[in-house]
Amino acid sequence: MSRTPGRIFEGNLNAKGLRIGIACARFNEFFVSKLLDGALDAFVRHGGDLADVDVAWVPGSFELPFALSKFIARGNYDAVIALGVVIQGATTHAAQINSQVSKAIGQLGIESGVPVLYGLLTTENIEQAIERSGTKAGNRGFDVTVSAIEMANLNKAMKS
Ligand code: RBF
Repeated sequence: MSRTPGRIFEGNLNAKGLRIGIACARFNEFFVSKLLDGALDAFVRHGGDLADVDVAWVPGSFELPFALSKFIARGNYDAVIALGVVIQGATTHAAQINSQVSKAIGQLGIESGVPVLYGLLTTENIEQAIERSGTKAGNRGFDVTVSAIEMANLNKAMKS
């Protein structure tokens, strides 16, 4: 027996007319700028206008939730994205930053009503960061921006 659901909500990948805010961590800027390049490329190639993207730089990934919440408070973004690169070192800093930041970003996504996208690389070493910021494993900034476009359009679809 086939079952027919009620409405099915989906977000399309058309960025035309969307406004997004991107928070970028300056720590490991060498990689974060590549993620930002990927994000802007994805937005434009999906029909978005570069002038509709605002970018805020913060010192490190720990500060990303602050910038995201400031973007959300401005009230004019269809989605916000966090970009950062946390590379494991000799101490436990990476684990601490990662758990705090992912929790805070997740919380904003639930509470704000604005789609919040997680675009952090949390890698064991520099090689893994290279692979994910525009080489053999793609560009996480590009991928997360496609997801941001989908979520922004899903959010619009679910309001009507
Ligand atoms: N920020 C990052 O975005 N990525 C890192 O890999 C990173 N490593 C850090 C390692 C240490 C030991 C410290 C103290 C900070 C590090 N930060 C890193 C910066 C952190 O996110 C934040 O900007 C600062 O701790 C100031 O609050």
